[in-house]
Amino acid sequence: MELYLNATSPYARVARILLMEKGLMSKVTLMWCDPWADDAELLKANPAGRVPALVTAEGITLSESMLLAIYLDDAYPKTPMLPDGQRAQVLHLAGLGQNLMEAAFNIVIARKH
Ligand SMILES: N[C@@H](CCC(=O)N[C@@H](CS)C(=O)NCC(=O)O)C(=O)O
Repeated sequence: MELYLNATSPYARVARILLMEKGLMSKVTLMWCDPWADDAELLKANPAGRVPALVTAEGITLSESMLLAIYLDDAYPKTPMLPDGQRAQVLHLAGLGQNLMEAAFNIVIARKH
């Protein structure tokens, strides 16, 4: 697999943490890029030009951190991120975290531009 990411994206960190928690780092090549500079390799993998983007072992590109999470949990179920009986609680916390990330990210981007 290949993971397109940059050092500052909180969404890319979600993807990296998932890969680490699931013990998949040895199966992934980290593709460092700049999503704010029309990075050619990133655009080839993900025409939206955003990180994270995960190219699966089959060569299919996935985008959106939560969709990556769904894919990884399904494809590599050994260490489940959504254990049986705790789905609602884990998704509740994931939603809170996602909302916090978006609020902080929007402030940073508003200042940047
Ligand atoms: N909803 C997306 C957000 C991804 C996102 O906003 N990524 C930013 C970096 S933090 C990006 O690549 N922006 C580049 C651009 O919009 O051109 C996710 O959860 O993955």
